[in-house]
Amino acid sequence: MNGKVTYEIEKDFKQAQRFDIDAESGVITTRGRFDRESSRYVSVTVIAKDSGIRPLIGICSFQVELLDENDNPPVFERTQYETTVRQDRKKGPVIAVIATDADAGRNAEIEYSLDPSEIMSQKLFGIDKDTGWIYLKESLPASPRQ
Ligand SMILES: [Ca+2]
Ligand SMILES: [Ca+2]
Repeated sequence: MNGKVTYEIEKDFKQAQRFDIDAESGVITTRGRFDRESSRYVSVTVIAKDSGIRPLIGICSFQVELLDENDNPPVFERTQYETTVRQDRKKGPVIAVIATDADAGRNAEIEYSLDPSEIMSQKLFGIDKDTGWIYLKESLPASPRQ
């Protein structure tokens, strides 16, 4: 009967409680949810033990890379940006707004746009969808001389 093998997860690893293993089949299942943004890799060590009177063990470790889920929205560096524009300002860049996203790959790609309900600012300003630079679309009309 020395050939019968049982499996267990090495308990000393802090991530051990995140997995279950079937003692007979060795099939590993996950417990609960994982968050890629808190740790991208999770490692587990499995011990296989034979049924000898003095059991012999084998150890293997593996690392799991967590794939990303889009669970973080973009966040602006500031909640409010303020700048001034001179009344004789020519068209061109005014201010850059920057947002970041904690996810990975496409889930972290950001496209900027102006709120379409703000008609007045849509008329005067545009935004570069990739860089977040807000620019004046046209030079401001010269103020009438008194
Ligand atoms: Ca994520
Ligand atoms: Ca995201």
